[in-house]
Amino acid sequence: MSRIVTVGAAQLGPIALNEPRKDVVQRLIALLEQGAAHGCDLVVFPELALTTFFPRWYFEQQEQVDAFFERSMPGPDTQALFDAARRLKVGFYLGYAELTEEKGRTRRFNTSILVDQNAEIVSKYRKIHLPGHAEHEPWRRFQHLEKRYFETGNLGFGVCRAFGGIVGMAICNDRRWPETYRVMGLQGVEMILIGYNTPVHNPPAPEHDNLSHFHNELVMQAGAYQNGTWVVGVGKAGREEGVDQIGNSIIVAPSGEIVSACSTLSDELSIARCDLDLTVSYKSSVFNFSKHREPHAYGMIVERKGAIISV
Ligand code: CDT
Repeated sequence: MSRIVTVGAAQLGPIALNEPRKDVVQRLIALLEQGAAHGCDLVVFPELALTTFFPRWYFEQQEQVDAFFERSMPGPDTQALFDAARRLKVGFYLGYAELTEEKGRTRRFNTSILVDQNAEIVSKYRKIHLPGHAEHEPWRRFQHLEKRYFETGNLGFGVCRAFGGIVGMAICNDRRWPETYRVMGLQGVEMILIGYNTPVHNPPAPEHDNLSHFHNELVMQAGAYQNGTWVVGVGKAGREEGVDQIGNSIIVAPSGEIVSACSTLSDELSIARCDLDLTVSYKSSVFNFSKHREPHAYGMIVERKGAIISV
């Protein structure tokens, strides 16, 4: 018997700085409706999908930053998306900026949620690998201030049972780190959902700019294959406030092959029928972890943060 989940990678074109949340939500609903019309069970949106990618600016006032954050989910602007999901019977992954009060302290995270076909939130993830910098660096053509505006996620890389399988989440830069996939792989993950905002140009290493698509595909294809899991990667695309975003949204099978891909730099839905049972032959042969892994030799991965050269 096969376990098919029909998934839509819902890429977004640029979101303008002054674009109202309600308008963005209408774009998301249009993609959800397309997904429903094509039989999708689940639609995956990018990281920080409700606003422009605001960490590209240095803001002096905290209230300017906080204007990009959601204080409840669903909230006044996002309720319509949840209503649409319930009406259409399509679940979704959504990335957004989360502002929450915990033990009297205001905390800010780069967050994603997984919402089921009854519009219930079934899982939450808070981004762990925050790229960029914490201080204003005016030499850059644009900033990447995630380390200033967000705290490191405190929920780990969990998985949950949803859509008939075992599903995990990650956000953007997480996808470049093998640990992200392996921690979920060790919990039997069958599908990993990843939203991103990746500029073509990386100010500290412009020599890599022409490889941005290659690296995007490389990391997700490797993560899928090495853990015998589906990976759905969905980006922001096109020129957003003068910055080119790669888009390059893809659905990767447990073989490591790309089975579906967006081809524009706009709002676009790319769909694949993902058989979760395709994970089995990888998880039970070459990547049968309990048979072939050698954890006694991997201690340094958790004991050491940076490389230390001692030879
Ligand atoms: N949003 C985010 O995490 N973006 C980073 C940019 C790093 S530049 C190579 C990313 O890993 O895509």
